[in-house]
Amino acid sequence: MTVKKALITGITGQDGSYLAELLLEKGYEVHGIIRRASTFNTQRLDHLYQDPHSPRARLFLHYGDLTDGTRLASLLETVQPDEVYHLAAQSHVRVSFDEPEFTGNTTGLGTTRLLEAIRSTGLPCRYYQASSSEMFGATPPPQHENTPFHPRSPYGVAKVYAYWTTRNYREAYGLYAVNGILFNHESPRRGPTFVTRKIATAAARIKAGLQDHLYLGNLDARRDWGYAAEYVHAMWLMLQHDQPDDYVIATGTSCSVRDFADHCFTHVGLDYRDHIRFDERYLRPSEVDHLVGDASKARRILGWQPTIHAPELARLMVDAEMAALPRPVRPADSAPETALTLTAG
Ligand code: NAP
Ligand code: G4F
Repeated sequence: MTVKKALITGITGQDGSYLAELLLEKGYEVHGIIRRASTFNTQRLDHLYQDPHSPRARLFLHYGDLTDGTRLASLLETVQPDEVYHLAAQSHVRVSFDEPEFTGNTTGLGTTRLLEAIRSTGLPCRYYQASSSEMFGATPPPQHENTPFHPRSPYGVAKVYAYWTTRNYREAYGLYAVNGILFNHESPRRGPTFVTRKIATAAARIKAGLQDHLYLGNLDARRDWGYAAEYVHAMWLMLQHDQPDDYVIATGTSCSVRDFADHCFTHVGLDYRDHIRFDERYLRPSEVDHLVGDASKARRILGWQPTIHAPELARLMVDAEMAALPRPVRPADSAPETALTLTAG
């Protein structure tokens, strides 16, 4: 039986790690592109580690960067993937206001580089584009596949560019290319500067007496928060369908940042109002006030449906933070095992 090959950009990120897990479970050979860094950046993948020398190894990492189109083309030639999941991006909205040019170059033009590499190598692979609800921006909810875009950040603008580039390669060259328009999705693997993870971490640390306060910006913004492990399944489903198309993936419910904080702090028996302080540095020059997705198309055509909503998500994230808290060292404790760390190259 031929083993399917997938290439994932952004494999070291939250979604990349869940997707790699899912595809390995499904029997795929998984190749991931990672950036060279002066420190290890593969922590989210350590539990999937396989010695690349083993004949059973099915996870392979390769150095590459969205700013290097030549490398993307040579990797495609080498790996010959059946499916390409393009998840890599400068994905932080607040940071995109500080680094608009870099965000445009990676999140926007990086998509063109990858699609052009696929087109020029002539590979018959299927392509997934990580599009975002941030593209809807100021357009009121509920947002669905035909809702007009009105991005409110350099990140949102770059994602709109990438969305239309993906559609253009589908229409102009007949590529099997899809946009997954995913609403916010979180997990214990979420980057520590996104608001849900920031709140969950602080609730656990405050409960443990390790800190007193948490500084946040706008508490009134409302988001449709789902669970990342369920959302990567939707990515895979999109690439298994007969026809390439674009899909919204969301829970259909929203809550405010304040509500999310309430869920997290209440879970550990605390009142968020006693611990949250305001810091204007976390405000954005233009904000997205309210996102709620209508994922009925994905439910109808792909059979995808989420089961985890914000309250359960908050609890599972806080539980993970509590479990990860440093334990006081006692003389009887045995030495910790050395963590396996993936190496690439
Ligand atoms: P994430 O945790 O921030 O991961 C981003 C990934 O992109 C990381 O692996 C990062 O590598 C990589 N990357 C960044 N710049 C790169 C470059 N120049 N070259 C190569 N790789 C680069 O993001 P995520 O939450 O998993 O999201 C995955 C994708 O979905 C992103 O495109 C994001 O914009 C989009 N999205 C996310 C959400 C959400 O709520 N999570 C919703 C809609 C869309 P390092 O580890 O080295 O930094
Ligand atoms: O957690 P956030 O930074 O996520 P945001 O801006 O919604 O973007 C995330 O979701 C997008 C999908 O819509 C993705 F495309 C994108 O890649 C990313 O994954 O902020 C959520 C809300 C915002 O309204 C923000 O203003 O929380 C508010 N907020 C309040 N205080 C804060 C903070 N956000 C952060 N990061 N840090 C704060 O201290």
